[in-house]
Amino acid sequence: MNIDDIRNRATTEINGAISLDELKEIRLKYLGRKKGEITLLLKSLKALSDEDKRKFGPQLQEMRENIEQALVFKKRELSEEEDWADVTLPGKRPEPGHLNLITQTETEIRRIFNSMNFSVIDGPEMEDEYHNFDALNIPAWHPAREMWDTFWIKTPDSAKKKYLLRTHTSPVQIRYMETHKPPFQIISPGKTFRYEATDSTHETNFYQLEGLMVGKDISLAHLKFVISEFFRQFFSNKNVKVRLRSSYFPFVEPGVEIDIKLDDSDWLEVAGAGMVHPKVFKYAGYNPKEWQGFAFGFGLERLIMVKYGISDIRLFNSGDLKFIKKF
Ligand code: FA5
Repeated sequence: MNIDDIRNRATTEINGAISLDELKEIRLKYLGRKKGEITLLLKSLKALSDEDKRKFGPQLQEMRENIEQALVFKKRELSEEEDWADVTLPGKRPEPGHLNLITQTETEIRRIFNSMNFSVIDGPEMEDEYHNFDALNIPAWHPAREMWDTFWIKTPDSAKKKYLLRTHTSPVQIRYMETHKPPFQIISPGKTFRYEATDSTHETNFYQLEGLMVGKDISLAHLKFVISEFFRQFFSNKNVKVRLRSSYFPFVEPGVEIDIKLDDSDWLEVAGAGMVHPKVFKYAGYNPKEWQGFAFGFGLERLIMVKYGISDIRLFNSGDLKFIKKF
């Protein structure tokens, strides 16, 4: 039994085939279920001694696999050629990638706030303790630190200065005020991180949208107007109701929770907000007697979930193509 001879003969025939029909014939000749040359050889193994079976069995199997593979490759090649040959066949539409729903939404949000004269500002995802907490009136001893479960980052100088993955986008408020003079109005969308258990509405890695407007005689009424106008455009719905509910954040006074209500659905909490705390203005180098301002922080995924009826926030990071392709 010269296995190499058969392998060479079959491979030469396969490589020389010029049509799919010819290839089919070759497959039958060697691997046909009844009369294929290799099939018959494999069947004849039964009659051999145990020693010969051990010797030829694996070699025959290997050859069969080689030939199968050569047939598959050649079939692919010939199929492509035949597709090309028939120019009347409908074309295959390439499947291009597209922007993720979060990016799409961020672009839409930028457009809406730009229309109200807000600028878009960026901030670092890795923050220092001062900007994420202290300058926002949350000193280390403050019980409110517990509101933000934190991923701390070890650095060679951790003993002197502590770094973390920002727990909210509010530090951007401080960074912007440190280098700019009022009046202004900005938004800052970006990634935020929290060391907490996940469920259908909580992620460890999610997006927030910060807003800050500072000027003379700014009040909660301005906040309510800006927010209402944003929702009206974002949900393309003139009847979105907005409610400010008293709440607490150390960097605002008074602090509010923002609830929205779409048509017949229930009230839903979507953001924290309030009037910038005088202490925060002082940290930033502003005179709180001269300037007032409002700030807000939305959870971006939560807004998207309401808009598109998505029930689980974990889908955003799941890599599930069915989910991604829907939007
Ligand atoms: C804050 O983070 C404040 N910085 C918001 C703020 C800004 C208040 C400016 C006042 C002035 P809070 O922890 O509530 O607040 O988070 C704000 C929003 O982020 C929530 O309303 C929610 O929509 C979203 N959010 C919070 N935690 C998560 C989480 N684990 N997963 C997904 N979204 C979250």
